[in-house]
Amino acid sequence: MPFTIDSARGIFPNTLSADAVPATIARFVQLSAEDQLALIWFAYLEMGKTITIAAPGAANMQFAEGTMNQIRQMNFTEQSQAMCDLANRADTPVCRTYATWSANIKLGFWYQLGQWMEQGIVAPIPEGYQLSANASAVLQAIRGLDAGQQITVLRNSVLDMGFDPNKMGSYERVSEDVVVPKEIGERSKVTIEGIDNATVLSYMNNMNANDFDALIELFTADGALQPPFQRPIVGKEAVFRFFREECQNLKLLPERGIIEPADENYTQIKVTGKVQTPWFGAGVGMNMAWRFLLTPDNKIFFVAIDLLASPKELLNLTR
Ligand code: ECH
Ligand code: GLY
Ligand code: GLY
Repeated sequence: MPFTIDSARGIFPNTLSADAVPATIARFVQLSAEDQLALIWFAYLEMGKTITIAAPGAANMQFAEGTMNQIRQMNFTEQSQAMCDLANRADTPVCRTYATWSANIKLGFWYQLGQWMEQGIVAPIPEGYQLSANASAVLQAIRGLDAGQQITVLRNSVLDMGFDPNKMGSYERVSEDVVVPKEIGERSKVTIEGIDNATVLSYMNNMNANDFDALIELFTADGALQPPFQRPIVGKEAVFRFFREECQNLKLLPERGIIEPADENYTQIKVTGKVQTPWFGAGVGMNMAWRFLLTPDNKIFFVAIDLLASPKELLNLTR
């Protein structure tokens, strides 16, 4: 039987992904907007003691500057309201603008508001703010996650804010400019224990070089990529756009893998290793798996990227 995207999603089914992340987000979104903002503030301060976030590049910030300055001009009451509106996914001009931004612009926007809150330029979380019992329990759950899972919860909660893009009709997406791919001489080459497949090695090396033109050519026309905790992104055009909008300056550090024949002369390959985001650099190594399904001519029909439940999963290369 030929593979479909849906059946491809089931390869290497005993890969244990970090279900605690969506479970925590599901509890988080039930909280009041005030609790959500205060909880993130407390989590952010606590995490800041052990991991350092990199300041966003000017490339990320320029698109949010207008809205940030608008918020800067408001009085504390209006600022608190604007931030609650974002958490409530309200229909306001700021929430609609926010919805058009790429992930990194949203993160950069909150990074700046956080700085301004510390400096007293933007309304702080009220002194002595008491989290509700539910919010305290969610914060406690976050404390129990590993750093890679914590920053994923933080990122996903920020991405969920603002007006629902699906309710906006047509609009122009705003994302930072695409960086120039690394010079050939500057590129690193990964080695993966157990894997010599050229497509998989090129995938890692092209991603690390920000060479998205070469990267997308590894996929079939109807190929798909499934990011952690998301539905598959299907088709070359959509995957290419995702690379350009969300995959710049990642560092993929694959360690080992297993390669097996699949039906219809396809090949399935699972690789495990670490991934670093430019926001935290070497400070946070996320434990990841890549599950590839390659066609008989070695094109990527499907690849799923999973955030793993624990470091132990890095050694789980069974089917
Ligand atoms: C303050 C209080 C008020 C409310 C808010 C606040 C600010 C919060 C801030 C949060 C910042 C959070 C950040 C999180 C960044 C997380 C980044 C992650 C990146 C993961 C990337 C991965 C990539 C995997 C992939 C691979 C592939 O092969 C294919 C592509 C892809 C405090 C003011 C809100 C400032 C900066 C988790 C795993 C490997 C799938 C992309
Ligand atoms: N500083 C991380 C980024 O701009 O993506
Ligand atoms: N999309 C990768 C990052 O947020 O750094």
